[in-house]
Amino acid sequence: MKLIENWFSERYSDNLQLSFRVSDQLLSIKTDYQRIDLFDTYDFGKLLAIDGTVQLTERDEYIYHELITMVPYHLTQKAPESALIIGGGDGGAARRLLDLGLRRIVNVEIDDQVVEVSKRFFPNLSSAFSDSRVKLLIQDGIKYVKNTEEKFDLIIIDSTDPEGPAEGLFSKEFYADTKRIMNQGAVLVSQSGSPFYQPKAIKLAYSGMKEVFNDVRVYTGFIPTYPSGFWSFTVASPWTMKPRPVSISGKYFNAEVMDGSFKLPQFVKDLIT
Ligand code: AG3
Repeated sequence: MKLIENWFSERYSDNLQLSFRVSDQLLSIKTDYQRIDLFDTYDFGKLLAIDGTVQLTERDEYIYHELITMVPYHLTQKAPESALIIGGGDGGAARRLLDLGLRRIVNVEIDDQVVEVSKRFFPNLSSAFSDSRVKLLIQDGIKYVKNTEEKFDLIIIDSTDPEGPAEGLFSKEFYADTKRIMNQGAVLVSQSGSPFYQPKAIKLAYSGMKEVFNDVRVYTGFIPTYPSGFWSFTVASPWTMKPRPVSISGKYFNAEVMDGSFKLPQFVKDLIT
């Protein structure tokens, strides 16, 4: 995190950063796992940063959260009833899954401070945690997946970048463990970074999943506050994924996005072949 005068900047490379002019710094804490900063920005409302990287802003969180929930929601064999979220301590993914009608959600977040911060500053997202359909567990998602007896229709990896605490969430050993806890027709999705600035993230996710699952695909979307604004997600399943008809739309997601977000530019295809 770097605050020069009243700007917060996320660095993309040694030579480039995106800066948000901020009206206030609402919080800055060092937890057992990471540093958490909360800013009030002029253009994007409240902004949550972890280790200097933008996690969400009030103004564009809907894009990321719709993409990471609504796309895989339509790829399971039957409408999913249960989901596991790893990370996602802000509650944004759980919130969307509740709105989609899921009946049972287990959300495993390693850092309770992310949850606390969200409860204070993003009540619309963290409200998911007071819904009786959501079970919030503060523990290591990797261990949870290894040890749990529960199975799920949908597994969502809503992690930070693959450095620091989230690194293990991009490993093939972890993906292999998730396969064990999938119901028939289940799907796993992981955010997999900016294809332009973080080619390593998408390669890691894709190649790791390829070793474990039958069907692995990448889709992308436009998230203005993340590096390059062009973001990827990788979905996988032990079964062949056949999109179910889309009859809903969000503020970003619709039937065309369900189809079009899987159409990849050549440089992205080249990363995963
Ligand atoms: N988790 C994914 C954020 C990755 C952003 N990376 C970056 N800015 N370098 C978002 C959490 C929202 N629930």
